[in-house]
Amino acid sequence: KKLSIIGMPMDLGQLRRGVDMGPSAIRYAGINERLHELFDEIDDLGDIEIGRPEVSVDSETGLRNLELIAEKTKILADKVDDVIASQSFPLVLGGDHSIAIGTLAGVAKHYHNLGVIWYDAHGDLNTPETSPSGNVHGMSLAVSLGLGHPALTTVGGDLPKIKSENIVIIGARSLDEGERKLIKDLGIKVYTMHEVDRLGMTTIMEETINYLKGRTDGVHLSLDLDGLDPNDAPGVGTPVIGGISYRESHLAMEMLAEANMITSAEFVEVNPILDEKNKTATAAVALIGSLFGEKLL
Ligand code: DIR
Ligand code: MN
Ligand code: MN
Ligand code: MN
Repeated sequence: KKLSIIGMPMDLGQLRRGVDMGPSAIRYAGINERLHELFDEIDDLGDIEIGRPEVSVDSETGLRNLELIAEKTKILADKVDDVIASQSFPLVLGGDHSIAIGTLAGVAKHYHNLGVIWYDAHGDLNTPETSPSGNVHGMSLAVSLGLGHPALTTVGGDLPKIKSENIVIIGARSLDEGERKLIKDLGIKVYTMHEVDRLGMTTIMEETINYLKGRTDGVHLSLDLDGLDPNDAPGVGTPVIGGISYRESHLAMEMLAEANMITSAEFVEVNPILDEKNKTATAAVALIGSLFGEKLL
């Protein structure tokens, strides 16, 4: 069993600086030490070069850093593609959630029916027409469905990377109007915080696993740390109160490990500048441990 870690220190998909230090914060929190007994080999491929580009706004759509995000996510897509081709598990460290455009483009080359678990306070289902912010990190799931600006939807090939029926969103509690409409129109499966409260995480994960097992040939976990409650993960750019607890999140990861179904993963939106003593990166590392089958006894 081999793991490849890819750092994607890109903060171009939103306005708060500091999320470019996410990969460093997660490494500093001890990801290698945490995982070395769970894999035969861990290959840290370092960070993809982002540089310090100037912020640009697309005059036609108002999207921020459109061309740069397209360029950099394409590089990430190729890297993820290579990692899977070499029989290794790709773990991508963000960076803001716009990086998922690249991760999913790379992963999707290897599956006919890729499943996606989108663990997030947000839907990230905006398009240039519906986005209230012009921030691409609020669009990455829509882009992967083939919806949005062509500069983004064509990253890693023209076709949609995922199908709407293969998506499960968990932890949603902040959805824009256009996102709610898209969820209804496409019938996307969403467990909002209401269902987390009402059903409990055990039932949600049992249902999610059963749902995806039957219909997919690989499942990507895209975990936005703002899916967690800000008390447990304060170092994120867009915190929303009333989120999933640290314990519930561990349970979710442990159940995914037991189900042995996750084939790629990314942990995004860790911003150490906004954090309290690297608490959010530390939580990410602990959750990654559980995802890969770490057990106390
Ligand atoms: C909001 C915020 N829905 C937007 N999205 C965030 O700008 O599109 N996604 N924070 O993680
Ligand atoms: Mn050890
Ligand atoms: Mn997100
Ligand atoms: Mn989010």
